[in-house]
Amino acid sequence: MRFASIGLTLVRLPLVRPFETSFGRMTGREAILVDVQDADGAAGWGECVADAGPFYSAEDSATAWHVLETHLIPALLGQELGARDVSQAFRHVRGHQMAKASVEMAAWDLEARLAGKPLCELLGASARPIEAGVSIGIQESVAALVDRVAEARASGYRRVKIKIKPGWDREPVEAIRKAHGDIPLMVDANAAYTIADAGSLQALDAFGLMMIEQPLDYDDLVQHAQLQKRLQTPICLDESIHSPQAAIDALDLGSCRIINIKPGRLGGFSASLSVHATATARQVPLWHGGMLETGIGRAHNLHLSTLPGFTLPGDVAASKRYFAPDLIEPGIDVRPDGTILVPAGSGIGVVPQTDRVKHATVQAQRFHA
Ligand code: OSB
Ligand code: MG
Repeated sequence: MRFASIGLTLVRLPLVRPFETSFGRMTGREAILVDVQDADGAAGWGECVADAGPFYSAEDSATAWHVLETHLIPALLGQELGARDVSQAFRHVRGHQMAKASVEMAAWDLEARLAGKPLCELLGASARPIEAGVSIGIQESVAALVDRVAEARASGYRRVKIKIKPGWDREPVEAIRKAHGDIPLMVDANAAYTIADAGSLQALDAFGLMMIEQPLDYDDLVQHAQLQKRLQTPICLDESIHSPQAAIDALDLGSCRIINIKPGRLGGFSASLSVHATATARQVPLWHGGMLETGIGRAHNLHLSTLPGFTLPGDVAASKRYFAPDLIEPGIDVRPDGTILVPAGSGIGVVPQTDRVKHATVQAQRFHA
Protein backbone atom coordinates (compact mmCIF):
# COMPACT_ATOMS: atom_id res chain seq x y z
CA MET A 1 0.00 0.00 0.00
CA ARG A 2 1.17 3.53 -0.74
CA PHE A 3 0.49 6.20 1.86
CA ALA A 4 -0.95 9.17 -0.06
CA SER A 5 -2.43 11.18 2.81
CA ILE A 6 -2.84 10.96 6.58
CA GLY A 7 -5.41 12.91 8.60
CA LEU A 8 -5.31 13.73 12.32
CA THR A 9 -8.43 14.76 14.22
CA LEU A 10 -8.27 15.58 17.92
CA VAL A 11 -11.66 14.90 19.51
CA ARG A 12 -12.90 15.55 23.04
CA LEU A 13 -15.86 13.59 24.41
CA PRO A 14 -17.57 13.65 27.80
CA LEU A 15 -17.53 10.34 29.69
CA VAL A 16 -20.91 8.94 30.73
CA ARG A 17 -19.53 8.63 34.27
CA PRO A 18 -16.31 10.04 35.75
CA PHE A 19 -13.57 7.39 35.90
CA GLU A 20 -11.26 7.57 38.92
CA THR A 21 -7.96 5.73 39.24
CA SER A 22 -5.00 6.11 41.59
CA PHE A 23 -3.52 8.59 39.08
CA GLY A 24 -6.56 10.85 38.81
CA ARG A 25 -10.19 11.41 37.95
CA MET A 26 -11.26 11.61 34.31
CA THR A 27 -14.54 13.29 33.33
CA GLY A 28 -13.88 13.30 29.59
CA ARG A 29 -11.65 11.66 27.04
CA GLU A 30 -9.40 13.16 24.39
CA ALA A 31 -8.31 11.04 21.45
CA ILE A 32 -6.56 11.63 18.13
CA LEU A 33 -8.33 9.83 15.30
CA VAL A 34 -5.93 8.90 12.52
CA ASP A 35 -7.00 8.05 9.00
CA VAL A 36 -4.50 6.79 6.44
CA GLN A 37 -5.47 6.91 2.78
CA ASP A 38 -4.04 5.37 -0.35
CA ALA A 39 -3.98 7.09 -3.77
CA ASP A 40 -7.54 5.86 -4.49
CA GLY A 41 -8.90 7.39 -1.29
CA ALA A 42 -9.46 4.07 0.51
CA ALA A 43 -9.11 4.80 4.24
CA GLY A 44 -8.00 2.94 7.35
CA TRP A 45 -8.71 4.22 10.87
CA GLY A 46 -6.75 4.31 14.12
CA GLU A 47 -7.15 5.95 17.51
CA CYS A 48 -4.39 7.33 19.71
CA VAL A 49 -5.00 6.33 23.34
CA ALA A 50 -2.90 9.13 24.86
CA ASP A 51 -5.10 11.38 26.99
CA ALA A 52 -4.99 15.09 27.87
CA GLY A 53 -2.24 14.62 30.48
CA PRO A 54 0.82 12.35 30.96
CA PHE A 55 -0.57 10.46 33.96
CA TYR A 56 -0.92 6.84 32.82
CA SER A 57 2.32 7.13 30.83
CA ALA A 58 4.62 9.91 29.60
CA GLU A 59 2.58 10.62 26.46
CA ASP A 60 -0.34 12.99 26.10
CA SER A 61 -2.40 14.20 23.13
CA ALA A 62 -0.09 17.15 22.47
CA THR A 63 3.12 15.09 22.47
CA ALA A 64 1.45 12.48 20.26
CA TRP A 65 0.29 15.11 17.76
CA HIS A 66 3.78 16.65 17.68
CA VAL A 67 5.55 13.32 17.15
CA LEU A 68 3.03 12.21 14.53
CA GLU A 69 3.29 15.48 12.59
CA THR A 70 7.05 15.97 12.86
CA HIS A 71 8.47 12.43 12.77
CA LEU A 72 6.05 9.59 12.07
CA ILE A 73 3.82 10.88 9.29
CA PRO A 74 6.81 12.16 7.22
CA ALA A 75 8.38 8.66 7.53
CA LEU A 76 5.29 7.11 5.89
CA LEU A 77 3.96 9.57 3.31
CA GLY A 78 4.76 8.52 -0.25
CA GLN A 79 6.18 5.18 0.94
CA GLU A 80 5.06 1.79 -0.35
CA LEU A 81 4.83 -0.42 2.76
CA GLY A 82 2.84 -3.28 4.25
CA ALA A 83 1.21 -2.90 7.68
CA ARG A 84 3.81 -5.31 9.10
CA ASP A 85 6.63 -2.94 8.06
CA VAL A 86 5.25 0.26 9.55
CA SER A 87 6.79 -0.24 13.00
CA GLN A 88 10.21 -0.75 11.34
CA ALA A 89 9.77 2.58 9.53
CA PHE A 90 9.43 4.18 13.02
CA ARG A 91 12.51 2.54 14.54
CA HIS A 92 14.51 5.77 14.49
CA VAL A 93 12.02 7.37 16.93
CA ARG A 94 12.52 6.37 20.57
CA GLY A 95 9.45 5.79 22.72
CA HIS A 96 6.13 7.48 21.85
CA GLN A 97 4.41 4.10 21.54
CA MET A 98 0.88 5.53 21.60
CA ALA A 99 1.63 7.92 18.73
CA LYS A 100 3.26 5.09 16.76
CA ALA A 101 0.42 2.66 17.45
CA SER A 102 -2.29 5.05 16.26
CA VAL A 103 -0.98 5.24 12.71
CA GLU A 104 0.36 1.67 12.60
CA MET A 105 -3.07 0.31 13.55
CA ALA A 106 -4.73 2.53 10.93
CA ALA A 107 -2.37 0.97 8.36
CA TRP A 108 -3.46 -2.55 9.47
CA ASP A 109 -7.10 -1.51 9.07
CA LEU A 110 -6.44 -0.15 5.57
CA GLU A 111 -4.52 -3.25 4.49
CA ALA A 112 -7.33 -5.53 5.71
CA ARG A 113 -9.95 -3.40 3.94
CA LEU A 114 -7.96 -3.48 0.70
CA ALA A 115 -7.76 -7.29 1.03
CA GLY A 116 -11.52 -7.42 1.76
CA LYS A 117 -10.82 -9.29 5.02
CA PRO A 118 -11.71 -8.69 8.65
CA LEU A 119 -8.70 -7.34 10.55
CA CYS A 120 -8.62 -10.39 12.85
CA GLU A 121 -7.79 -12.59 9.84
CA LEU A 122 -4.89 -10.36 8.79
CA LEU A 123 -3.66 -10.66 12.40
CA GLY A 124 -3.68 -14.44 12.06
CA ALA A 125 -6.89 -15.35 13.87
CA SER A 126 -10.60 -15.52 13.08
CA ALA A 127 -13.71 -13.98 14.58
CA ARG A 128 -14.98 -15.49 17.85
CA PRO A 129 -17.09 -14.01 20.66
CA ILE A 130 -14.85 -12.11 23.08
CA GLU A 131 -15.29 -12.51 26.84
CA ALA A 132 -15.85 -9.06 28.31
CA GLY A 133 -14.86 -7.74 31.73
CA VAL A 134 -15.43 -4.35 33.32
CA SER A 135 -13.07 -1.93 34.99
CA ILE A 136 -14.78 -0.03 37.80
CA GLY A 137 -13.15 3.16 39.07
CA ILE A 138 -12.73 4.31 42.66
CA GLN A 139 -16.17 5.32 44.02
CA GLU A 140 -17.27 7.82 46.66
CA SER A 141 -18.24 4.99 49.01
CA VAL A 142 -17.92 1.23 49.41
CA ALA A 143 -21.71 0.92 49.14
CA ALA A 144 -21.67 2.73 45.76
CA LEU A 145 -18.95 0.35 44.57
CA VAL A 146 -20.95 -2.72 45.61
CA ASP A 147 -23.89 -1.33 43.57
CA ARG A 148 -21.67 -0.78 40.51
CA VAL A 149 -20.54 -4.41 40.75
CA ALA A 150 -24.18 -5.51 40.90
CA GLU A 151 -24.93 -3.57 37.68
CA ALA A 152 -21.94 -5.13 35.92
CA ARG A 153 -23.02 -8.62 36.94
CA ALA A 154 -26.59 -7.95 35.80
CA SER A 155 -25.22 -6.93 32.37
CA GLY A 156 -23.48 -10.31 32.10
CA TYR A 157 -19.82 -9.26 32.37
CA ARG A 158 -17.49 -12.21 32.94
CA ARG A 159 -15.19 -10.58 35.46
CA VAL A 160 -14.93 -7.44 37.55
CA LYS A 161 -11.83 -5.33 38.03
CA ILE A 162 -11.78 -2.55 40.58
CA LYS A 163 -9.25 0.23 40.89
CA ILE A 164 -7.36 0.35 44.18
CA LYS A 165 -4.91 2.67 45.94
CA PRO A 166 -3.48 2.84 49.48
CA GLY A 167 -6.48 3.30 51.78
CA TRP A 168 -8.96 1.90 49.17
CA ASP A 169 -8.02 -1.75 48.90
CA ARG A 170 -8.87 -4.26 51.60
CA GLU A 171 -12.20 -2.75 52.61
CA PRO A 172 -13.76 -2.54 49.12
CA VAL A 173 -12.51 -6.03 48.20
CA GLU A 174 -13.92 -7.50 51.40
CA ALA A 175 -17.28 -5.77 50.82
CA ILE A 176 -17.52 -7.13 47.26
CA ARG A 177 -16.73 -10.66 48.43
CA LYS A 178 -19.38 -10.33 51.13
CA ALA A 179 -22.08 -9.02 48.78
CA HIS A 180 -21.23 -10.94 45.62
CA GLY A 181 -19.46 -14.09 46.76
CA ASP A 182 -16.84 -15.84 44.70
CA ILE A 183 -17.14 -13.86 41.42
CA PRO A 184 -14.09 -13.53 39.13
CA LEU A 185 -12.54 -10.44 40.72
CA MET A 186 -9.25 -8.58 40.28
CA VAL A 187 -7.73 -5.24 41.30
CA ASP A 188 -5.66 -2.63 39.44
CA ALA A 189 -3.41 -0.23 41.39
CA ASN A 190 -1.98 1.76 38.45
CA ALA A 191 1.40 1.91 40.20
CA ALA A 192 0.09 3.42 43.45
CA TYR A 193 2.15 1.29 45.89
CA THR A 194 5.79 0.91 46.85
CA ILE A 195 7.58 -2.22 47.99
CA ALA A 196 7.22 -0.87 51.55
CA ASP A 197 3.46 -1.50 51.16
CA ALA A 198 4.01 -5.25 50.60
CA GLY A 199 2.08 -5.96 53.82
CA SER A 200 -1.17 -4.36 52.64
CA LEU A 201 -0.87 -6.19 49.30
CA GLN A 202 -0.23 -9.52 51.08
CA ALA A 203 -3.45 -8.89 53.02
CA LEU A 204 -5.31 -9.18 49.69
CA ASP A 205 -4.12 -12.80 49.32
CA ALA A 206 -6.99 -13.81 51.61
CA PHE A 207 -9.61 -12.86 48.98
CA GLY A 208 -8.77 -15.21 46.10
CA LEU A 209 -8.29 -12.46 43.54
CA MET A 210 -7.51 -13.48 39.94
CA MET A 211 -4.59 -11.04 39.96
CA ILE A 212 -3.23 -7.71 41.18
CA GLU A 213 -2.50 -5.44 38.23
CA GLN A 214 0.52 -3.08 38.27
CA PRO A 215 0.95 -2.57 42.01
CA LEU A 216 4.38 -0.87 41.79
CA ASP A 217 6.00 1.84 39.68
CA TYR A 218 5.11 2.27 35.99
CA ASP A 219 8.55 1.27 34.71
CA ASP A 220 9.62 -1.17 37.42
CA LEU A 221 10.39 -4.86 36.91
CA VAL A 222 12.90 -5.71 39.68
CA GLN A 223 10.77 -4.78 42.68
CA HIS A 224 7.73 -6.45 41.09
CA ALA A 225 9.80 -9.66 41.02
CA GLN A 226 10.61 -9.22 44.72
CA LEU A 227 6.95 -8.56 45.49
CA GLN A 228 5.68 -11.51 43.43
CA LYS A 229 7.83 -13.84 45.59
CA ARG A 230 5.96 -12.57 48.64
CA LEU A 231 2.44 -12.82 47.17
CA GLN A 232 0.26 -15.83 46.40
CA THR A 233 -1.93 -13.72 44.10
CA PRO A 234 -0.49 -13.46 40.58
CA ILE A 235 0.83 -10.05 39.58
CA CYS A 236 -0.29 -8.84 36.15
CA LEU A 237 1.78 -6.09 34.54
CA ASP A 238 0.26 -3.31 32.45
CA GLU A 239 2.29 -0.04 32.45
CA SER A 240 5.67 -1.80 32.86
CA ILE A 241 5.27 -3.86 29.66
CA HIS A 242 6.05 -1.04 27.22
CA SER A 243 7.90 -3.20 24.66
CA PRO A 244 8.31 -6.83 23.55
CA GLN A 245 11.68 -6.91 25.34
CA ALA A 246 10.09 -5.69 28.58
CA ALA A 247 7.71 -8.67 28.39
CA ILE A 248 10.64 -11.09 28.00
CA ASP A 249 12.53 -9.41 30.85
CA ALA A 250 9.48 -9.46 33.13
CA LEU A 251 8.93 -13.18 32.58
CA ASP A 252 12.66 -13.99 32.95
CA LEU A 253 12.77 -12.03 36.21
CA GLY A 254 9.49 -13.39 37.57
CA SER A 255 7.98 -9.88 37.80
CA CYS A 256 4.51 -11.13 36.83
CA ARG A 257 2.54 -14.29 36.01
CA ILE A 258 -0.04 -12.63 33.73
CA ILE A 259 0.28 -9.93 31.05
CA ASN A 260 -2.22 -7.32 29.89
CA ILE A 261 -1.72 -6.37 26.22
CA LYS A 262 -2.63 -2.87 25.07
CA PRO A 263 -1.43 -2.14 21.54
CA GLY A 264 -1.28 1.60 22.30
CA ARG A 265 1.17 1.03 25.16
CA LEU A 266 3.34 -1.30 23.04
CA GLY A 267 3.54 0.74 19.82
CA GLY A 268 0.98 -1.15 17.76
CA PHE A 269 -0.08 -4.56 16.50
CA SER A 270 3.36 -5.84 15.44
CA ALA A 271 4.69 -5.36 18.97
CA SER A 272 1.47 -6.83 20.40
CA LEU A 273 1.84 -9.94 18.23
CA SER A 274 5.39 -10.29 19.50
CA VAL A 275 4.29 -10.14 23.16
CA HIS A 276 1.47 -12.58 22.33
CA ALA A 277 4.05 -15.01 20.89
CA THR A 278 6.34 -14.67 23.93
CA ALA A 279 3.52 -15.24 26.40
CA THR A 280 1.89 -18.17 24.61
CA ALA A 281 5.27 -19.94 24.18
CA ARG A 282 5.67 -19.78 27.97
CA GLN A 283 2.01 -20.55 28.74
CA VAL A 284 1.55 -17.16 30.39
CA PRO A 285 -2.12 -16.08 30.41
CA LEU A 286 -2.97 -12.89 28.49
CA TRP A 287 -5.90 -10.54 28.41
CA HIS A 288 -6.63 -7.43 26.40
CA GLY A 289 -6.52 -4.14 28.29
CA GLY A 290 -8.56 -1.02 27.59
CA MET A 291 -7.92 2.72 27.59
CA LEU A 292 -11.48 4.10 27.54
CA GLU A 293 -11.39 3.96 23.73
CA THR A 294 -14.09 5.26 21.41
CA GLY A 295 -15.64 2.70 19.09
CA ILE A 296 -12.67 2.95 16.71
CA GLY A 297 -10.04 1.82 19.21
CA ARG A 298 -12.55 -0.57 20.79
CA ALA A 299 -13.05 -2.34 17.44
CA HIS A 300 -9.28 -2.70 17.02
CA ASN A 301 -9.07 -4.21 20.52
CA LEU A 302 -11.79 -6.76 19.76
CA HIS A 303 -10.05 -7.91 16.58
CA LEU A 304 -6.73 -8.40 18.42
CA SER A 305 -8.55 -10.22 21.24
CA THR A 306 -9.52 -13.04 18.85
CA LEU A 307 -5.94 -14.41 18.98
CA PRO A 308 -5.87 -17.70 20.89
CA GLY A 309 -3.52 -16.56 23.68
CA PHE A 310 -6.13 -14.16 25.09
CA THR A 311 -7.54 -16.66 27.55
CA LEU A 312 -8.87 -14.28 30.23
CA PRO A 313 -11.75 -11.78 29.89
CA GLY A 314 -10.50 -8.36 28.73
CA ASP A 315 -11.28 -4.72 29.53
CA VAL A 316 -13.45 -4.64 26.42
CA ALA A 317 -16.84 -3.36 27.53
CA ALA A 318 -19.89 -1.91 25.78
CA SER A 319 -19.74 1.59 24.24
CA LYS A 320 -22.53 2.82 26.48
CA ARG A 321 -20.38 2.46 29.58
CA TYR A 322 -18.16 5.22 28.19
CA PHE A 323 -19.88 7.49 25.64
CA ALA A 324 -23.47 8.36 24.79
CA PRO A 325 -23.36 8.32 21.89
CA ASP A 326 -20.14 6.65 20.74
CA LEU A 327 -18.44 7.87 17.54
CA ILE A 328 -19.63 4.70 15.77
CA GLU A 329 -23.19 3.60 15.02
CA PRO A 330 -24.34 1.14 16.20
CA GLY A 331 -22.14 1.19 19.28
CA ILE A 332 -20.46 -1.95 20.56
CA ASP A 333 -22.69 -3.94 22.91
CA VAL A 334 -22.26 -6.79 25.34
CA ARG A 335 -24.57 -9.81 25.01
CA PRO A 336 -26.41 -11.29 28.00
CA ASP A 337 -23.79 -14.08 28.15
CA GLY A 338 -21.04 -11.49 28.75
CA THR A 339 -19.44 -11.74 25.31
CA ILE A 340 -18.98 -9.16 22.59
CA LEU A 341 -19.04 -9.92 18.88
CA VAL A 342 -16.19 -8.65 16.73
CA PRO A 343 -17.61 -6.12 14.22
CA ALA A 344 -18.12 -7.94 10.92
CA GLY A 345 -17.00 -6.67 7.52
CA SER A 346 -13.58 -5.77 6.20
CA GLY A 347 -10.90 -4.09 8.32
CA ILE A 348 -12.08 -3.18 11.81
CA GLY A 349 -15.66 -3.31 10.51
CA VAL A 350 -16.66 0.18 11.68
CA VAL A 351 -16.10 3.79 10.62
CA PRO A 352 -16.72 6.96 12.65
CA GLN A 353 -19.94 8.93 12.11
CA THR A 354 -18.84 12.14 10.37
CA ASP A 355 -21.35 14.40 12.14
CA ARG A 356 -20.41 13.11 15.60
CA VAL A 357 -16.70 13.52 14.90
CA LYS A 358 -17.31 17.07 13.66
CA HIS A 359 -19.22 17.90 16.83
CA ALA A 360 -16.36 16.59 19.01
CA THR A 361 -13.43 18.02 17.00
CA VAL A 362 -10.94 20.33 18.68
CA GLN A 363 -8.28 20.38 15.95
CA ALA A 364 -7.86 18.70 12.55
CA GLN A 365 -5.14 18.58 9.90
CA ARG A 366 -4.37 16.53 6.79
CA PHE A 367 -0.90 15.74 5.50
CA HIS A 368 -0.19 14.80 1.87
CA ALA A 369 2.69 12.97 0.19
O1 OSB B 1 -4.88 0.75 33.83
O2 OSB B 1 -6.12 -0.48 32.66
C1 OSB B 1 -5.81 0.64 33.03
C2 OSB B 1 -8.28 3.23 31.72
C3 OSB B 1 -7.41 4.27 31.39
C4 OSB B 1 -6.08 4.12 31.63
C5 OSB B 1 -5.58 2.95 32.20
C6 OSB B 1 -6.44 1.90 32.51
C7 OSB B 1 -7.81 2.07 32.30
C8 OSB B 1 -8.80 1.07 32.67
C9 OSB B 1 -10.10 1.10 31.93
O3 OSB B 1 -8.67 0.29 33.58
C10 OSB B 1 -10.20 0.04 30.91
C11 OSB B 1 -11.38 0.30 29.99
O4 OSB B 1 -12.50 0.03 30.41
O5 OSB B 1 -11.19 0.78 28.85
MG1 MG C 1 -4.16 -1.19 34.20
